[in-house]
Amino acid sequence: MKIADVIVTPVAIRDAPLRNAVGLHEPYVNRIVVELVGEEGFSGFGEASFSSSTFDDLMALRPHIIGLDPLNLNAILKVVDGRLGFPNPSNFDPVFRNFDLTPRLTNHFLTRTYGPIEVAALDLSGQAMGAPVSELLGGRVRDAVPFSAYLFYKHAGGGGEGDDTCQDTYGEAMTPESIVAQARQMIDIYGFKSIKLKGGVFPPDVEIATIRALRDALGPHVPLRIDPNCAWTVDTSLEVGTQLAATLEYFEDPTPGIEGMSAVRKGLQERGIDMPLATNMCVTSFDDIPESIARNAVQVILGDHHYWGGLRSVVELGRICSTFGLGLSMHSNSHLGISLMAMTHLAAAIPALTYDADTHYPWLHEEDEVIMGGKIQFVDGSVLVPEAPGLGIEIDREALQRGNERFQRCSYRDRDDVAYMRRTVDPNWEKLLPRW
Ligand code: GKR
Ligand code: MG
Repeated sequence: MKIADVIVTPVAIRDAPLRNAVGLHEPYVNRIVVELVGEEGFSGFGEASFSSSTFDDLMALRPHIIGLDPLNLNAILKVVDGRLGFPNPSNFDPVFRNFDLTPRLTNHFLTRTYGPIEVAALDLSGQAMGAPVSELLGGRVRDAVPFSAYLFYKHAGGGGEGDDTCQDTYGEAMTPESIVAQARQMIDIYGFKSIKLKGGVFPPDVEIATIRALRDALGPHVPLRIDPNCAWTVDTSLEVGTQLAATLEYFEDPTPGIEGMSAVRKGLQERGIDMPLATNMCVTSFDDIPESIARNAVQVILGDHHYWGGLRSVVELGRICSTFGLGLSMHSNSHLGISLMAMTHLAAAIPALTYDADTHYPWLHEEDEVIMGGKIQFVDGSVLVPEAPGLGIEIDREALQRGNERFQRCSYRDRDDVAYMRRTVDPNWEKLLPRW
């Protein structure tokens, strides 16, 4: 089996004005769809976070991937590794730049570029062999993958601009009460059984009140998490952690860095609190694990195949987490159904996945999905693991083309939440991590 062609398509999807620690989501978020065309007429698909440099890297890699065997993932990885050139820190993925993260250099460029290619190669191989991707990853250990609701403080508006503006499904949510309403709405539609709140937006007392309002409204059987993306100092994290100790299933990235997280863990333990700390910000690659273990900084890692080097790497991460007694959860950014299905197959194949996975999927507008049949259905908060070959999805070529036309039309490229916050909410906005 050989890869006959590689097609790289940037698409824009409309995104609601969601707030986070550094600012505001722009009206469009871009993704890159990677298609590997097989000689037998099958096509495999993968999806990456958009950045101009990831797009350029994928385009430059194209001729070197053509002709390779999609089953020989090590050969593909070697080509990607050898061809990336000298990585330039100013080209860090915008998601990392957004939050001032400095991931380990070579690894970052390699993993974010290889990830979508690997997903597409597994999708292609699976189709050719008649096997679902979860089987190629070692076999499913669960038939349905539970996801967590992902709540955001948000301004009114549904995303897009001008004629392309779309309906505001969830409405404004800038108070604890309206976040509870958002949670109820998301639970009604998707059946989620656990909740994550994106914090770092309001002073900590408001966010503590929001978590308490969620607990009062939903009851003690609904696990809750808060993730302020490093908006708090160690002292503030200790204060919030102490106040929410009995309420959170885990406490995600309250403060920057392995050292900071380690200080929060130690301080909470000294107060008799054993709440796990979780991260997708201070441990973002295998190279970060030894120091994190040595300092006892985090107890849960949020894996992400887009940034950890593909699906197989996150399966390996699961084994490492079990070895060190760490929990494993899954991180998400705004994404399409291709990534949701990749996450579903991956989660199905990791015995050690100990928490419901994050997903931004509820924020995706039905018309922007590029999968035949529209958005993927959830059953009781879970996505059923497909038994069909590959990822088990068919791409809607017209929808993909519409996504690409939207990308050509819109002026947004690399994600910049700070700039959009300044432009539309507060011209004097400063990015401060930590802020409180
Ligand atoms: O979409 O604003 C956002 C999130 O804050 C995202 O960028 C983060 O990467 O969801 C992510 C997280 O868990 O940190
Ligand atoms: Mg996070």
